[in-house]
This record gives sequence, structure tokens and C-alpha cells, in this order.
Amino acid sequence: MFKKILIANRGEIALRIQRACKELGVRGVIVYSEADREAKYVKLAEEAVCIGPAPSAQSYLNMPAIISAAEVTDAEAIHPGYGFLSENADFAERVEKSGFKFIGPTPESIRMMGDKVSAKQAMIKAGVPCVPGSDGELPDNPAEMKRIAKSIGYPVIIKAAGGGGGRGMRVVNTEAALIHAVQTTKAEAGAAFGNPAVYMEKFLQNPRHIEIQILADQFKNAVYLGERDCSMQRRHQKVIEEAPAPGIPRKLIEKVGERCVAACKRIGYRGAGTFEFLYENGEFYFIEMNTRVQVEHPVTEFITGIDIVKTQIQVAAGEKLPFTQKQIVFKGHAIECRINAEDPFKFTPSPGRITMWHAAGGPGVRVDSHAYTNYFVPPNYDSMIGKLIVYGDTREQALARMRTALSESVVEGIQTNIALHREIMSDAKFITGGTNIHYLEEWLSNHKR
Ligand code: MV4
Repeated sequence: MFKKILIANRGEIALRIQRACKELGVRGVIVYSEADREAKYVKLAEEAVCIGPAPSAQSYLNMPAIISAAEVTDAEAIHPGYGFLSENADFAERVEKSGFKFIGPTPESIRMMGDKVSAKQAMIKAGVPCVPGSDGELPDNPAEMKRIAKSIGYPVIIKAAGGGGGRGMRVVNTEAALIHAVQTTKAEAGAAFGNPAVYMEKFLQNPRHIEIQILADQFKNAVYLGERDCSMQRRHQKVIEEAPAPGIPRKLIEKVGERCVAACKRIGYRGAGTFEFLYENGEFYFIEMNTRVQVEHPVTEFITGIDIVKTQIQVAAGEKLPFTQKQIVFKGHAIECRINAEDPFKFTPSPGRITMWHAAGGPGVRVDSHAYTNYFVPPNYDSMIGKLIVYGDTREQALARMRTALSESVVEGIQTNIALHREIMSDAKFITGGTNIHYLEEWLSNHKR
């Protein structure tokens, strides 16, 4: 095991990684920007290094500053968390070339999944079900484009190979709109991602967003940790996640999970990863793979009892996966509410000083947050300030515990979306379960205030 790890992130995930380090007996080095200097998780760190001013470009995205921090503190490995440099293949490469372990997959795996065309081709080869679409990159010839779209059937969606997470895509309903849409998407993709390549898929109108968590070691052992339902989202930002996904047959999850595991073995994947699927009419369709730990990992930790962040560190240190698929037991139900510093119905960011923070507690309640009374939420970063996660033997019990936990939660001095979560937890359709990716936005448009 490593003696010392550098944590190249901030906020709740930096604290989460720090806790995993403590449990493993590893020293955790926190890096921080000038905007995060006063935060408690920084002050209480065994070791902390300032890497630059508040703007991310000069601190949490500053590769030389982060690698220098690892050098001066004698860290052996770097954990990138999520966001920032976590899915940057060039960063992973520079980390390893500088003599450190990157806690994540190889630069080659990150690069393969970063290009959505090569990711999809790898999944097709491995037998993972994908959305019907173009065979790789869309050719430049207009007649060819029309032929492919016709064979898929309208509506189709044009997606940038360099996009992902909702960036660089365009829905096309008719042949008349096709060529212009492709040209526009290509031009935008070239400017935004430095890669004009696009591909085409059948556009699914009312899917759910279901993802499968995997863990793999360097010896080609891999397991799936079940699924998460992340359909409750607004503008590609997840708001609520849960596991298991209501109403999806276990046998189907097992089948798709096994395909994900086979894909990991085939490509030599190492570390934590998430296969994102659209789920419609009882079928799974792969769309993208995330090569990092995700915000919503705690719901999976609750239903499996597995510590995903600790396991990431163990496999990065060269250890074997400490469990087999047969030993993984799925039990109960978990729900996560992301707590954002924002207006609960208008969504404008609300940074500033928290004058009162009171976290919920009790059986099956977990709060992952770096916030506290008197914490100042800097205006420079993402508005998520924490996550409230609950566990229950059943979904009904988890919902009841979430309602109680939300009623106990107090945040004063800034606005948060806790009021929105309280309303969703008593919404009849959400309580039934299985709402699609459009549900929250439709609900919000009917709850104007
Ligand atoms: C789609 C789709 C419908 N059909 N692909 C958006 C984010 C990116 N990960 C992929 N996305 C979508 N791809 C096909 N073929 C609808 C979406 C989509 C979406 C997906 C997941 C969660 C929220 C979403 C919101 C709007 C659109």
C-alpha cells in the first residue's frame, strides 16, 4: 500500500478521499486554491499545499502545480476525484511519466472512452448493447448521411465524438434538416473539442438514465456493483440518484452487468468505472463510459457495503480486487439528494457564508459534505456543497428516512435546493418510481413560482 497520496480535488470529494486514506493508514495530502485556504477539511488535513489562485484554470486544473505538489510532499500516487483533471488522459500520462501512480485507469483507457466513437466501437466488440446508429464516425458525404439516417429512422441524434455529458449534440427530426444540423454540430465540435468528428444514433424519446458501476484490478478481475437510476436531472445536472433502479428486472441487470465486466476484461480496464445506459421499453442502450469515481457512488456503497474509493486506492496500489462477483450481495435501497448552493426553483447560484449548518442524522443516514456553520461557499466552483444519502430495507423506508433527514437539515445564510428536494420526495410520480429523464424539467415547468 502507498504511504502517501496526493488528493487533486476540493470540497466534499477531497474530504471523502481523505477519509478513505485514513482508513487505509495512508497519509493524504490536500491541495487547495487560495479560495479554499480557510476550509476545515484543508485546515484539518495531515498535510496541505497551496497550488494557486481561486480560478480552477490556475489551481485545480493546473497540471504542473499539482505534479510539483506531489514532488515536494513525496507522495506516491495522485487521486483526481471527479471533474477537474479526473478524465484527462494527458494528465494521467504526465502523472505516470513523473513517476507517480494515477489512481484511475490507464491513459489509453481514458483516451478510448473520451472519444465517444472509439468507446462505442469497443462496446459493440465486447457485446455491450448500444443505441442503433452509424458504424463509427459519420462520413462527410451528404447522400451517405441521408442513407444512414433513413436506415436508422427519424428522429436521429448527431453527437460529437469529443462531446459527452450533454455537450455537442443535436436532434434531427426530418431529412430536410439533416445536412445543416450535421454541419453545425461538426463546426461546434471542432471549436469546442478540437475534433469535428460526429456520429449518428436513433434518438430515444423517453428513456431513463441507468448506469452500472464496475471495479477492476490490473489482473483482469472485474465486478459490477449493480445499477443507479440517475433520471432525475435538470440540464444534464443530476439532482437525485438511487439504487437499485425501480422496476428493472434483476435478471436483466445481471445480464448487462456481466457484459460490462466482459468489456472491462477485454480492454484491460483498471479502477472504478461507470457504464452509462439509456433504458427504454425494457432494453438497455450504452451511451458513454465514465472513467472516474462519480458523485453518486455512495448509493452503491450503501446497497453493496463496498467502499468504492478505498477499493480504487487498493487496486491502484497493485492489489487484487478484495471480493469476487459471487461475494457481492445487493441489499436494500439507497437514495441521494445533491445539496446545491442555489435558488431552489430559479437555480441561480447562491455562494456566500453559511451562518447555520445542521446536518441530518439517525439510522441509515449519511451526509457527505465539507460544509459547516461559518463555511464560506466560494463563487468560483460548482454549486454542489454536499450530498444527503439515505438507506432503507425498502424504497418506501428510504423515502421516509429521506423526508425526515430533509426536515432535519438546516442551512442558513445562503439559498439551497433543500426545499426542492422536500417537494420531490412527496411527489406521487416520484414515489411510484421509474420516472424518465424529462420528468424533473416537466415537473418544474408546472411548478412555476
Ligand atoms: C441520447 C438521448 C436520446 N437518444 N442519445 C445526454 C447526455 C449524454 N450523456 C447523452 N445524452 C442523451 N443521449 C440518444 N440516442 C438523450 C440524451 C439525454 C439525456 C441522457 C441522460 C440523462 C439526461 C438526458 C437529458 C437530455 C438528453
